[in-house]
Amino acid sequence: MKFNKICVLGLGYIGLPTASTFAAHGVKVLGVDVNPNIVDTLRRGDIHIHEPGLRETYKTALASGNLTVSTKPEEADAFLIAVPTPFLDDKFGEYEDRKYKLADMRAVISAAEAILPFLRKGNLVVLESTSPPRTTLELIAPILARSGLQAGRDFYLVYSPERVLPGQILRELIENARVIGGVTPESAQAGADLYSIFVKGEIVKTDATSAEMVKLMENTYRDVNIAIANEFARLADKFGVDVWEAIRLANRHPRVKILSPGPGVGGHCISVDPWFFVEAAPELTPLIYNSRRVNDAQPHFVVELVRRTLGSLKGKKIAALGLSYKPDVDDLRESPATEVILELQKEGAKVKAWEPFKPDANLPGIDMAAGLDDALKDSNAVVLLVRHTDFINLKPSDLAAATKARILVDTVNGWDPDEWRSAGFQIGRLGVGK
Ligand code: SAJ
Repeated sequence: MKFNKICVLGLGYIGLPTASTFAAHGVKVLGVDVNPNIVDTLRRGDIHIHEPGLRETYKTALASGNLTVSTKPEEADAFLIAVPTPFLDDKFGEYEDRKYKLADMRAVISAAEAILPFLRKGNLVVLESTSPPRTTLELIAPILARSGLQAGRDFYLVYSPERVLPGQILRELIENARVIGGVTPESAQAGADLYSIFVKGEIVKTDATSAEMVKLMENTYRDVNIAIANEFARLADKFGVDVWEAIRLANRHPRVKILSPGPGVGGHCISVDPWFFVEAAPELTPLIYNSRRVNDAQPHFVVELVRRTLGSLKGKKIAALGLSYKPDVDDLRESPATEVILELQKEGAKVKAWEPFKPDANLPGIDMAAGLDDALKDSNAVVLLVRHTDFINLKPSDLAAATKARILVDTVNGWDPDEWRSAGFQIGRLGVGK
């Protein structure tokens, strides 16, 4: 199938890089977002998210004349849905004693409905948003059938998950293997034709429900593995062991690859997607459910570590370094660092937070510093919550000059304890009971 024009719905972390990359490969792209502020920003040639290389790729795409942005779709050869699928905050499911989160599919439903007036025979529709199993067949196909056209007969319908790592999106978009799940083999082939415009990794065709499950399995696998790393950290703390050293040694086994503990699992993917399995089959998912619970409880263990290191939390002034959900990104969604800060404050500490990737972050209940020095200057202790490169490059002399605080808590194994101790700092480390 040939594609002269593609319409990408949703211009966030996935839609914007994808639209820009298609346009940079010579295809006419209409990028659509329902948020007029985002459309205005993009039309000015600016971007609303931080992702290495995205600004340049976007500007090139815009300058080529191939990419335009709008709040409304138009007719196109292919429609690509890349809108968020968070969970509902006000509704939960229940199974036995387990309370689980439910997917909020409203943005996906609206995007599918927005396509309806423009859908023509022979078009391709792709859902990229992470979704519960059977969404393509049971939610998207029936909505699109309201056009009078039937998926698989009159138009092609595909589920193709994005699998790119924030921080490396532009490279991974091109180089990663791409799974294309069609509602028919012809649909999968049309999807493969579309992505072969820029994908250099392997393109693998399957059915739509398998592709949905593959995506959820990947992120669930990672969540469960991080949960076990977090439990190992708790155990190491109890048994007087340094978990970082123990993991390094265990990982010398040829078939063991333990991930890293930390303050918890954040972001919009790994902390969300496993719930889609739990919601779809709570009776089959005790391990997935409990891994989510372990990771969600991790900020609490960090607060306990801070309390133990400082003696008490009441009235203590704490500089919190990092708010994003992982190193070197500006994304604060579901960030465990935020959870830690809010709980520290509930326990009586006064926290000043510094996030170099989002200095103007406006989070309810969080007092943002104007800069690193501002966060440090009156503090009694410094808590490292995100392994940003700039933070782990800090030297004891940098901190010694900026603050009188000599107590550190390292939750991400970012600092060499010997170096800091020999410079006169006391340091509490996550997962270290020595
Ligand atoms: N984390 C740990 N320990 C680790 C690794 C990660 O605590 O050893 C934490 C991070 O700090 C972060 C969270 O887990 O809070 C998730 O970070 P991540 O780097 O593991 O993943 P994401 O959410 O940025 O991106 C994931 C990726 N999925 C997998 O690696 C299986 C990415 O490929 C997906 O495209 C993305 O989810 C997505 O969009 O679904």
